[in-house]
Amino acid sequence: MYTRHDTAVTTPTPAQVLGPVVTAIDHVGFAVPDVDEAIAFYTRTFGLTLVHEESNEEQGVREAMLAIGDSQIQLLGALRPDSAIGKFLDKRGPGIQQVAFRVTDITVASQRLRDAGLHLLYEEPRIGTAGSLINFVHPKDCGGVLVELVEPAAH
Ligand code: V0V
Repeated sequence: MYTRHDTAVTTPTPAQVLGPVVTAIDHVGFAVPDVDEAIAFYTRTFGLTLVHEESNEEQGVREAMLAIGDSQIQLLGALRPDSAIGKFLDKRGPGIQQVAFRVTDITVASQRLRDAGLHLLYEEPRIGTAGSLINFVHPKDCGGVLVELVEPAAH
């Protein structure tokens, strides 16, 4: 027979479920006015290696990933002025636009965060860098930080 105490112990909190699901800082995203200039700066100045480039029409971004150990910085340029990056650059200027948490399962992570009362920007995950699945927590719910969830594509 379960007592109240037993129930409290066996029902996991959102943190207990999310702990093993969130595994790393996948990347930190920098909004930049010129992606090529930014690539040149970070490769020459910090010796970072460019590992991936693509444009994501849906997100309105051109992006470049530069490796730092197991993590990356993501240089984000605007394809359109009315895109998220275009508006960010216009309102705030260049700088850190997002921090991306790598997750093992974006559906589990998103649902747990919704259950905890946080606003996820998308109903369903969308396609991100290199075929990953992504979603975002609104910055108003994360102390002013735009937190991205990334489930990397299976290789
Ligand atoms: C806006 N705010 C931010 C912010 N953007 N706070 C922190 N970090 C940011 N990046 C604040 C802003 O100062 C306002 O605060 C409030 O949120 C509403 O801002 P807004 O200018 O009206 O902006 P919105 O509502 O038009 O858009 C904000 C959101 C938008 C976050 C909803 O940027 C968005 O949909 N982002 C998700 C998509 C994205 O970022 N895509 C580009 C990366 P006050 O003034 O009200 O206090 S694509 C990507 O990362 C990929 C492909 C990948 O990694 O794979």
